[in-house]
Order: sequence, then C-alpha cells, then structure tokens
Amino acid sequence: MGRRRFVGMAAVAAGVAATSHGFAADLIEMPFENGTRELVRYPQKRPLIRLTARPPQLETPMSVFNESLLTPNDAFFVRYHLAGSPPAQELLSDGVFTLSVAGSVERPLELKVAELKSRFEVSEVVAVNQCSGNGRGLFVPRVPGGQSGNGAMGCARWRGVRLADVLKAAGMKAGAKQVLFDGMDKPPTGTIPDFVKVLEADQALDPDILLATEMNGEPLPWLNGFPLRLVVPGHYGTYWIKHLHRIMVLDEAFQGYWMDPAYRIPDDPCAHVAPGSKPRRTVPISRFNVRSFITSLAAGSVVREGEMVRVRGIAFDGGAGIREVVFSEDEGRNWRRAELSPEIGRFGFREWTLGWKPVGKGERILWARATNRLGESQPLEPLWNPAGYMRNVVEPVKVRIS
Ligand SMILES: Nc1nc2c(c(=O)[nH]1)N[C@H]1C(S)=C(S)[C@@H](COP(=O)(O)O)O[C@H]1N2
Ligand SMILES: [Mo]
Repeated sequence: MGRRRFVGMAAVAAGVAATSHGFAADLIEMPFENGTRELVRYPQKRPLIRLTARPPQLETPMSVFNESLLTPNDAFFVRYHLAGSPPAQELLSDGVFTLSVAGSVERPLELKVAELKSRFEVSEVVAVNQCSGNGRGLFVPRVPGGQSGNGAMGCARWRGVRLADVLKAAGMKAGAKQVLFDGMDKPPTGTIPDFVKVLEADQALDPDILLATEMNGEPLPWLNGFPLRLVVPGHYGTYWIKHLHRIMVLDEAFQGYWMDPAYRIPDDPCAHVAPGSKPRRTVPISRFNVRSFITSLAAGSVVREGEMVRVRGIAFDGGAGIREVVFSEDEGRNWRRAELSPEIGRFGFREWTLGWKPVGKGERILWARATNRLGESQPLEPLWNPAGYMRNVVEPVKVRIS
C-alpha cells in the first residue's frame, strides 16, 4: 500500500502543490463529517478533490479561486450523474459527433461542430458555473447527496454560438413550450433515467445562452463537456448539459426524473423550509442567489498583530451583478465596505479587496457579505432545504492573530 499524506486546508490554501507519487494519494480534510477526500489527477486536470470515482466528481480546492478570477480549465470542477459518464472520447471525435435539432421545428438540423462554428455568429460570455449542491456537505442537519464543500463552482470565458440563432435557423414553431437538451452520456442500465434537462421555450431564446465549444480560449476539456456544452449564464450547472448532442423542441411540458422530483426547490423566495421538514410546493431550481467568499485567508491561517493584511475575495450572483461587499471581523457588529475591482462580466466572479490591520491576539472570525444590484444579499444564518441546494450563508473564516 502506498504512503498517504495529509494536506491540511491551510496548507493547500497556501498553495502547497499536491503531487502524486506512485500509489500514494494526497488527502484533504473537508470541514464536515466524513470529509476526508483524495486529491486525484484526471486527464487534462491537475489534482482535484475527488468526491466519487464513478462517475468522476471533482471539486476545486478553494486556493484556486485566489489565483485568478477565471478558473483555469485544469482546475475546473467536474460533476456527472450517471455511473457510465463521461462518454468515451471516441464518440466525441470530429468524425462521429453531431448535434441534432429536432421536434417542433420547420427544418430539423444535423450539424458537425465545425459546421456550427462556420454557420453561426461566434459569441462569448464570462460566466460562473456552479452546482446546485455546492456546499451541500456544510448543511446542518445533514442532507443526502454529494457532500461537497464550496469548490463545485468556477468562472470561465465561454465561447460558442447562440442557442437562439440555432433555434431560429431550425424554425422553432410558434406553439413550442419547452426545449429539451441531452448529452452523450447514457445510464448504464434501464433503471436510471437518462440525464436530460429542459428550458422554457421563451427562455431558450435568451441571447446570453450559448452552445459553447471553448472555455478560456481552449477547446472544452473532456470532463467539462467536449466538444459542445450548453452555457446558461446565471443559472445552476444542472442546465449546462455537457457533450450536448440532441436538442428537441417540445409542444408539451416535459415529465422526467431530472426535472421532477430532482432539482426542485421550495417555492418560497428564499428556497428554504424548517430543518427536517418537507416543502409543500416546489419549483425547478433556476438562478444563482448571491454568494461571496474570502479567498486570501483560509480556516487556520495565521496573521500578525498590527501588520496590515490585504484581504481578497470573490462574489457573484445570477446576473444582476454585485453592488457591494462588506467585511466584518467581529461577527457582524461592525462592517466595512470592500473595494470592488472592475466587473469582468455581470455573470462572472467579482473581485473585492480590503486592507485589514488585526488588533489583539487570538482567534478571530471573519465574514464577507455581498449584495447585488437588486438589493439581494446573503443570510447570516444558513437556510435549509431537503436537497441541500442554494447554500449562500455568510461563510465564516476562523483565523488566528499572533
Ligand atoms: N451530459 C451531462 N451534462 C451535465 C451533467 C451530467 O451529468 N451529464 N451534470 C450537470 C451538472 S448537475 C452540473 S453542476 C454541471 C457541472 O459542469 P462541469 O462538470 O463542467 O463543472 O454539468 C451539468 N451537465
Ligand atoms: Mo449540479
């Protein structure tokens, strides 16, 4: 058996490179029960926090979000549902892969990726992709589902063609109700439903939605949807279908497991219910709520008394854009406004910084809280729902002043 080495959160946050040596796996400890995870290297990826091997589910170490506003492709998180995912690379090659657009359209289309790129105008958007269950492992009481920390998110510059242009070229019919999206990955047996998602027909014509072929100037990595994925800015990752090969325009509302009962939230402005209870009515999950993170300091970081520290972090929301980030070193008794860096796009991460001079030795809990341009902010107490979706509580970071 290989030697196992523990890499603490603070060490990883400080940028200590995790390397693989033979059978040894570096371990990372997430801040919740049963939170020991291996750091594992996959094709086109640096070592990432592995939640499951079948299918691959990989989380980004929080330190990555301190390196740059755009999350590098090799550090971008990976989420799949079906044990047989991802589809084999042979099925995704130029010669084999096609996108079909069918259903309630005047002119069904069959397109190679190269045709898609030459026939339609190219468009770009900087946008955050975030899993609905980002931070689920931090829910109290615990909820079933992938126990992720807050690394099931990332921000990239996506490039491709507009979904609206493709639907118009196919002649989407007036009575269309929804548009269905299916990726190349298939369930291993007949008992698990295929992973397909729908958008409402009018929403599908939103010019911000892309059929993306590139991410941060490179072809999509295999595990992030090569050669084509849906990008739905401001909306949870569940809609961002990877290896997208089939678009079906529907005249009737779709009934399917991954739309109902899965990926639904309490029909309430804050998408929450009393811990342990069930919502009376649910709706499909849609846009991100407001979140912010301190990225330059991790739990356990040590700072020097009286020495000015530049605290840095990120914030984002569902597309209204961030208006303000405030910072507290005394659990909300006093707040100070952080400086916002220029916006790289209203759907992207927004950088904030602030000078902080620690006074008094000992442990200190730091808070950051963002507000968007609609006046929506983050709760100080976590909001609970049975699926562990949409966590956006102010995340405390406990540091030590020495
Ligand atoms: N084909 C396919 N696309 C998919 C999924 C999947 O299981 N299969 N999972 C979705 C979910 S729930 C998320 S959060 C995002 C994650 O995107 P990423 O793996 O590129 O980070 O992919 C989405 N697209
Ligand atoms: Mo997800």
